[in-house]
Amino acid sequence: MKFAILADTHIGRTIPLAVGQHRVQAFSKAFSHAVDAMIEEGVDYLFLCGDLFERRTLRPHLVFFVHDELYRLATETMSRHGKHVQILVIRGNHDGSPGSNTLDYIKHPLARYLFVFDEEKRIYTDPNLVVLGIGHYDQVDRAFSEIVKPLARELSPDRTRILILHAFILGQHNVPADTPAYSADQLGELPLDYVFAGHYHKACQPSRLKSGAWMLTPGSLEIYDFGEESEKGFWLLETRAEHEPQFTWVKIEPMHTMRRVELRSKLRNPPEWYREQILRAVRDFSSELGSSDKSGYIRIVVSGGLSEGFPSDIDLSEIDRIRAANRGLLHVDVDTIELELPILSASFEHEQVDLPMFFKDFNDFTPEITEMHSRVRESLEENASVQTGLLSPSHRAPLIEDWLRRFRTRRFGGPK
Ligand SMILES: [Mn+2]
Repeated sequence: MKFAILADTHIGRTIPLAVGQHRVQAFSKAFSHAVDAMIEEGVDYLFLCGDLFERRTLRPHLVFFVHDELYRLATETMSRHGKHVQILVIRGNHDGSPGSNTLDYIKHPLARYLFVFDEEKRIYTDPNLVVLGIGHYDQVDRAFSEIVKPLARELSPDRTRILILHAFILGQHNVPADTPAYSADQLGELPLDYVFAGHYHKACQPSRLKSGAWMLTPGSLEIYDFGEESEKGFWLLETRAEHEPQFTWVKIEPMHTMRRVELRSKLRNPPEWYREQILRAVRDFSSELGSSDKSGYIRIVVSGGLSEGFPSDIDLSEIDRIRAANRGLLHVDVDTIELELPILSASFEHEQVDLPMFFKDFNDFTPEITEMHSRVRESLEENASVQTGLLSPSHRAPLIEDWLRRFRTRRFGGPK
């Protein structure tokens, strides 16, 4: 038997939004390349381990696209290899929640090659396999003790027993701190032959649990975010009587180069220094793209301190000219949110400033400025993003409205 194990195909992913259409195309192409490779191989089973789709609500043509590609896999596997391929799908966190997810749209009573696990149908059985399919749950401990463990113990030992999950697994994945995860030890206590896991986007080498079960993590099929270095693709597994299974990695070349560059400075520098560093990184990336056959995006994250001026004084207009000269450079994103302001301007401690005194030159506008100032501060204290320290557009908009209204109703000096 030949199995293909794929995960995190994220059809319809548009992030970064500035190149959304390129991203959608990249994920769709990767999926088609994987289908081509599976048709070539003649697989008996395809396991889709969650996050088939990027979102619960997607444009219909993307759902039709996936439906059509799975149908193509089924019909061409039959015409070329005389095999009925069986496709088994679980729900990832991106697909939606139990009862409301994108997978509902690919289910079809006539598509007998497709089996979508859900809360009512957790087990798939045929003469060869018995498969327990567990979609994504936030409460991993509960899912393990109430669902995975009792059901795994019921799986008939006269068939190949497989568990597919969409979750992090401690001891297998590099799990971020404070993130719910199953553990390889837990899973190693279950009577299984294979565990296939989605959710972790970096492909892992086949490994064994203490039960002897093989564990496979294919990772995402395309580059999910800036800075990912791991290869993209999926696992093929061939079972062999009396022998260990054979594993083959099928590489899928990402469509674009997606680079993340960090520019850090320990010393404080003027805006011009940052401008030069940023432009150098953009030019280097642009010429690297020029000598490859790929287009791409770059994200430059700037941190350190300014010795004078503001982040907005870093003149990046040259980037537009570099981009105009290289059509392969699809997007440049410069993030200066972590750049510290010069010590002078950052040292105003509001608490120590007498606000009416500070704004006194505005004369009778002073009370209104003082009032707006404290409203903005209150909103920041209550609503600011933990990551950026900024307000979301919905919190910011009413404050801006109020500022504008107040400004519009008065005149300041100047010609009468
Ligand atoms: Mn995912």
